[in-house]
Amino acid sequence: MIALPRLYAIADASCFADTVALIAYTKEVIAGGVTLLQYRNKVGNAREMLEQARELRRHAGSRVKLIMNDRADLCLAADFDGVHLGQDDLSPEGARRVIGDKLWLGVSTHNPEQVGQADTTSADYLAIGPVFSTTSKARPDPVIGLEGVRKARSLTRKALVAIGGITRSNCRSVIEAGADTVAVISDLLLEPGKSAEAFFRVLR
Ligand code: TZP
Ligand code: MG
Repeated sequence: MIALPRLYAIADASCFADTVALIAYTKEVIAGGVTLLQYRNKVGNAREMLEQARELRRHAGSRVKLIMNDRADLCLAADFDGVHLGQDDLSPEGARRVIGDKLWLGVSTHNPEQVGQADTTSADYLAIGPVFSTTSKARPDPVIGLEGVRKARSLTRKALVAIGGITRSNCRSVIEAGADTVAVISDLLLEPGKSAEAFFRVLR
């Protein structure tokens, strides 16, 4: 069982004008206490992704866990610490054949059936959501609410990451519903360092 920090920052490349802005954000959230960061890029090609990911690795330092969204190959190529898979990506066992046993593996789930299924895999953590409505994901699954988080908690003993529409204002309720960690895109963008600090204050 892995121990996750309370806050999981997700840097979505489409939220930044260029790599410089992405790195600036990264440095700020890390200064605000973030130690777990996912790189998500749904539009770039593999070469662009690898370039950005390597820059991230260079600036994040070795104490910060970096997780690659979707791509097990780029996780290895960029010297990341793990990969995060959706329901349409490689299976967890398929990804394990690429990344091995030691790196972290996360799996997105959106309903009780998927939680139950993912619980039987070698995933280190499960993500559940969207908890609240979100504008950060194209074609999001139906909102599951706090009730969905409680249900997921009852179905797995793996580390549970809640995602979707989570803010400094509602994050406490999500942890109280049984999540170990909240994953956040939007509510870290405006003032990354200050927001991260505020999340940690609320979730202490
Ligand atoms: N998966 C489910 S909701 C979501 C993802 C990637 C987006 C979360 O972004 P935000 O801005 O924190 O709602
Ligand atoms: Mg994916």
